[in-house]
Amino acid sequence: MSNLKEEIRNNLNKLQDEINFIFAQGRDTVLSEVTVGQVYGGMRGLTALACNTSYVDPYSGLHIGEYTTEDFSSRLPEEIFFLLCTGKFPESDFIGKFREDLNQRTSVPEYTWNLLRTLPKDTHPMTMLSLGILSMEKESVFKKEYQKGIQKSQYWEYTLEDALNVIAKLPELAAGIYRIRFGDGNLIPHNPDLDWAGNLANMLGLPNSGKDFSELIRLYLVLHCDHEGGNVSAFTSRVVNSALSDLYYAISAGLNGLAGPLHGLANQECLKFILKIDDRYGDSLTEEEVRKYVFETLDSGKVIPGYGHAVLRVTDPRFTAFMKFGDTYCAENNCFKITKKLFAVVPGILKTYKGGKVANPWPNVDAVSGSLLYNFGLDQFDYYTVLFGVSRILGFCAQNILALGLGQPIIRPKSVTNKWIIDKLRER
Ligand code: CMX
Repeated sequence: MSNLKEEIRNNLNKLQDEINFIFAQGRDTVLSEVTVGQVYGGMRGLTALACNTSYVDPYSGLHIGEYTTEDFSSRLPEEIFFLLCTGKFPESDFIGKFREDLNQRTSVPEYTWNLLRTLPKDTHPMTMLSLGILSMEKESVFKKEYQKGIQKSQYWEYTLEDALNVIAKLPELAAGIYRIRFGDGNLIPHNPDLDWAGNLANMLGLPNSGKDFSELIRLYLVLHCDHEGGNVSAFTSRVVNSALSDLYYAISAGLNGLAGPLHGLANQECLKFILKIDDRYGDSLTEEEVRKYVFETLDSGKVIPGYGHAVLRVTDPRFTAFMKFGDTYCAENNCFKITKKLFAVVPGILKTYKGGKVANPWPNVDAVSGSLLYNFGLDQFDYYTVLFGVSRILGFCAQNILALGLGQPIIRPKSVTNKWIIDKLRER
């Protein structure tokens, strides 16, 4: 048995002490004021949530605990889950013990496979992932214990049980979705000796799936794990769980948000964009042709996928970590070369396009991830967001475990009508 639960308890005690201190210092302190523009502008820049798993600094990107992306990008996703939940890296014996625990929980129920196999052949893999997890909702330990009448202080412990049950099944479920949707439907068995990422890479059954591909999947699952609390998917998952809908409902809901083209689907949009450039110009693509294509896209009212961010104001460090991988493993790949050419051209264009309306002209993680997967023969780009989802579920789980452990209430901000705002403006 790993010490994960004990360390989460320690972290919750520490976080609770901090909250007690914060409340004692000034429960009524104003952190952020809301403008009319923010009310109509997706609440951008409004500080209204506490999330203690990770933090996105506009200028240095994702931090988990005290660690920057560079500090944690070489770790295993299992260690990242520990870090998200506890704020620190585990001891060296954690991985072995955690793997033993997950190995007891891997099996995806037959009824889930039956459901996934009966869906229409053109169902999006994200729909399959979301439905696959939702279909297992009846297994929720939290729900069963809640119905028996548990204490509020125990909610997080049973939610942790649900989290471990889902996380253990994810490689098998996600790989199975790939095999059903894009392969011959035969599933490759889970290998108890492989780690979480290695198992997923192996069970996809790609001809090219050697050590380097496993390394890419590891990096992918680490870099997408969490991005603080206000992004569409994490926030959705937290809102749903705050109603004490169990983790299966909350994860499925979060994934539905991740499936949107302005969020998790952007990586597949990016690769489509790159392939179109490749199709039109081929190997001899010049910088001038890239510029032309980018302007054509913008002038037709479309966004440049993989560029811009609601919070970041620099090149996403996750993009940088992937570029490093690409330089090492796929420097000669055409998609990767186009990715590099876009990076050389797009920020300069977005900085000044339409008076510089784009707040962040720099690339985010999605600008490169698809090119790397494509290089290894994972050419079904409808599947890419599933990999994003598998990773981001680590964040959903950690955020919900900590929020329940801290006794956070149901989330219910106030909305108002146009008339209410007009009356308010008249009062000035
Ligand atoms: N290409 C062209 N225009 C862009 C742009 C881009 N990459 N990024 C932003 N803009 C435009 C917006 O559409 C908006 O235009 P309007 O005022 O005409 O509506 C204007 O610039 C201001 O937007 P912003 O404040 O810079 O960006 P937002 O915080 O509203 O949106 C994001 C952020 C990511 C949705 C946006 O940059 C975008 O659509 N990027 C392309 C899609 C993408 O890469 N998404 C993945 C993001 C990572 C993630 O969250 O998973």
